[in-house]
Amino acid sequence: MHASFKGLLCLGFALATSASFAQTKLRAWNIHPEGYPVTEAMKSFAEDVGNVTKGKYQVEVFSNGTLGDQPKAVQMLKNGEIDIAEFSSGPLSDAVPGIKVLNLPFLFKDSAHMFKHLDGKLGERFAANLKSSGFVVVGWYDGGARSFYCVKPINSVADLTGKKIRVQQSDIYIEMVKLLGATPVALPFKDVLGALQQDQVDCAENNLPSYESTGHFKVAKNVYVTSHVISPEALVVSVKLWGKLDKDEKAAVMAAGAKSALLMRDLWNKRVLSSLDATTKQGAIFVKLRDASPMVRRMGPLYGKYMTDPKTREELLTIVAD
Ligand code: GTR
Repeated sequence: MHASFKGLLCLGFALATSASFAQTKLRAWNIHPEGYPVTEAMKSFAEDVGNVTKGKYQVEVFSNGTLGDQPKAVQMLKNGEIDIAEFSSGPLSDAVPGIKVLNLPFLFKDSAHMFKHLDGKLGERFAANLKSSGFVVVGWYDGGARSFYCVKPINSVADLTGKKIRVQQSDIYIEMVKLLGATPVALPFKDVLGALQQDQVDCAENNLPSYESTGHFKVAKNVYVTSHVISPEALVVSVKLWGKLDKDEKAAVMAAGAKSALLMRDLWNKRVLSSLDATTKQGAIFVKLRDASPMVRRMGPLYGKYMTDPKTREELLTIVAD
């Protein structure tokens, strides 16, 4: 082959390649710090998406809520201002009322029970609800068991009465705390430590890895292990981005999401144990809720609301029955 003809062919190939693989940078929102299970799983997702699309899509993970707090990020993802995010079911359900039941206290027995449903038919139903509101679920992550922790000792449900308790910006959490006879104070995640230090709140509630990573354990040493909500979290992609992907890309992104979810759940289980160990060694005191029934009884109005709503009744009965 003539040398200049060969050169042209090569140039043509290079141009075609660069045209079809123009790089698109995607922004992924994350509230957690480096090393946290969510962060590590999102990074693995980002790497896989880059690899399977041969660099066409490059995902950058913005951690520590640098792109905004969670309620703001939920709206940004819905509007397609960010492309990917990992949200807790609490703040997410304020934008998607169809998934509110996922936050009901004492609904799931543990994470295994939760994933049995989320990895099955019910998960598909919640994902369909989320999609119609602008969020495409590519992986269900673990938000673990949430418990209350306070600056002063808490030895019974009655000790929570009258306390100012920080909650996520989420209807069910606000209602739950009111039903305990306490005052809910909705604050962004990053402001909770300061609020505990400055006595703006007496207590907060979260899972063990967040209790540790935020340093809340240094101020609110008294954990009342209520495990009142087993909370799902979701890795989601904006509907705007989803609409730009072709069939193969969608399948690849879904597969990367599912893989990252398995990694996350594994890292999570390890982190729960190491957080328990680290916080105990640094002075946190854990008092176990022996009998959940007094707390469950107080939640009656919440259960009543969702059981009488025909849209959520069936989902609730499915979860409770199995
Ligand atoms: C964490 C969760 C975050 C955020 C936080 C909070 O467990 O992973 O997404 O919701 O709780 O309480 O604000």
